[in-house]
Amino acid sequence: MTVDGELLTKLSTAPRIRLRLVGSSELKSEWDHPVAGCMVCGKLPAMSQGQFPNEQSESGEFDRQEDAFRDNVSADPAAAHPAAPGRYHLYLSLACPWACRALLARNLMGLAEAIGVTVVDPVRDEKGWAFRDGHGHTTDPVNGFAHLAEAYEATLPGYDGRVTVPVLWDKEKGKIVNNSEDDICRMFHDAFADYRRGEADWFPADLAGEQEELSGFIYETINNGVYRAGFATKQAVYEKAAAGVFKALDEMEARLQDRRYLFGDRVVESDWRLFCTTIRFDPVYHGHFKCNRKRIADYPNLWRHLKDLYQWPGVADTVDFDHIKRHYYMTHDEINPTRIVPIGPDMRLAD
Ligand SMILES: N[C@@H](CCC(=O)N[C@@H](CS)C(=O)NCC(=O)O)C(=O)O
Repeated sequence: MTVDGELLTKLSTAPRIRLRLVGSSELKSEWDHPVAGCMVCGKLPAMSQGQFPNEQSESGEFDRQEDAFRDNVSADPAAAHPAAPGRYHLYLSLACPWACRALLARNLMGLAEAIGVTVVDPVRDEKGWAFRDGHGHTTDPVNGFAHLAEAYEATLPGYDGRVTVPVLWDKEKGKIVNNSEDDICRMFHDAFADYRRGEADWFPADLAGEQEELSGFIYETINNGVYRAGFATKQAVYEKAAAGVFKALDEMEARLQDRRYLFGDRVVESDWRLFCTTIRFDPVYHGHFKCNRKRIADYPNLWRHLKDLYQWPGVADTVDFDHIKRHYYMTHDEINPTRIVPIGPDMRLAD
């Protein structure tokens, strides 16, 4: 090997760790640091633009887009989308907490025969969610779509928002009825009441107001709170969101101190809403979204609540840690550019 003498001299005299500091007047958190540029080449390090740039505020917050389709399936046979077994189909990802709440509603309300399901590949590519054969996911038997984007395009040509799961598809109309899991769970409960089997009452009338308030709180601080922490692009924004997640988890832990479920002995939608986030917490939100002050396993009551719900018949089938981990770690490349999926944690939920 030959050594370039001139280069060697340059390297030995070059300032190694001298940094130019810019933007220091904007510090808001004790951990906020000014952007450091290289003294030698003058380049600033690449800054994260946010995982979903259209949903990122200038101040670094993740501002989730609104669900695009909010039509209703109705029990009224004369409605535009009347409830009927076999007519509607759910497209979803087993990785997604929102979609899995809709799947749990379908399964636990005994609607599996009335409403079909197709699971997408957990790893999105540049065309978004795709239908492919693989472990726990398949091609689309209903429309033969290669990508979920085709369902959006068929419903609203030129749709340019983010294509999300879950999607409730009307086979007769050939379009999406609704892509909001809140609406879908409610429709399964109300519009499909005649087809429901089993005891599950997700929305007991006597709890209505109190439950709506609790579910709203869980949505804001926990379900979406982990995303606001994980997708934050500014230190102070992240800290605020992550602290909010733990404050809310502390509250749920205290609430569960003297009761089995959030409202006592009955399992309602709020419990499943919480479950969809707690089941993903230790495998992905703790590491990938940096919500790491504690794990759910460190909260005795939340851990017990999670394990209790996991044992309910049909629930474990909706939980696929492989899909969950590969989706988050491999498709959020602004957060995890190497796409390496961690080996842990060891989730023992069955005992
Ligand atoms: N409907 C949900 C959001 C659904 C959602 O964001 N789903 C995610 C998966 S967890 C998705 O499909 N993301 C598409 C993507 O990452 O491009 C809500 O607004 O509350």
